[in-house]
Amino acid sequence: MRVLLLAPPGAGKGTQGVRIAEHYGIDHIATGDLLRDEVSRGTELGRRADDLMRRGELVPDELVVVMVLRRVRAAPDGWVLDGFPRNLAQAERAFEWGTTHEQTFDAVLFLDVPEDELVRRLLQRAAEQGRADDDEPTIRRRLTVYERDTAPLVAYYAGRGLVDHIDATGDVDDVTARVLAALEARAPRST
Ligand code: B4P
Repeated sequence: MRVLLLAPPGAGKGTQGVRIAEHYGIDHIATGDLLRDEVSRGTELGRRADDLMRRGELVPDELVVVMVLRRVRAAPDGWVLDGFPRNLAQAERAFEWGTTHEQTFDAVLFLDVPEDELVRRLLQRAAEQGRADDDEPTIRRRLTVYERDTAPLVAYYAGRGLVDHIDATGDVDDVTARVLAALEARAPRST
């Protein structure tokens, strides 16, 4: 199973990504988590990403693409990509790589949540976990960057017949049930 999660900040990509990966026994490749790990280890990539992430801007494509493809190559049984691609240039790099390596997506899930609920969830996470980019001005900036750079990918993948819209409001378990039903309809398990 190869799944791409496309959604604004706060929609539940991380939450549902973990559950999809567990269900199918595949890797959860979350670019935000990988970048935060680089930052905490103080690597060259982390030093370049840190300030951009704190401001809610995207990290340069050439850094992110190399990091993601390294992980994808190491996951031959499948993966759920959470937070990548984030703009058209990244989507085109992913498409080229997938074509060359005969790896296409089984599904692209768009997690649909109204903006006021996104902000509420992220502010709640800020209060609970204190993540560096969860203050309100940065959340607003991340939403603006999402609308400008990432939202157009919904049409990009819909044009390829790959997108399922999931109502991602309400109870986390109910969202997971909707997510798994959509994936099962796309790629039924043989066992
Ligand atoms: P991410 O870590 O991807 O941050 P995010 O978009 O906010 O998603 P996240 O996974 O954290 O939140 P989720 O919706 O699961 O990216 C952070 C930064 O990294 C970016 O701003 C950018 O700088 C950089 N970056 C990442 N990928 C990049 C790329 N490809 N190119 C360039 N730069 C990149 O969950 C949010 C909250 O909602 C959680 O607290 C969760 O508990 C809660 N929640 C989930 N489901 C819920 C539900 N049903 N009900 C109530 N709460 C729920």
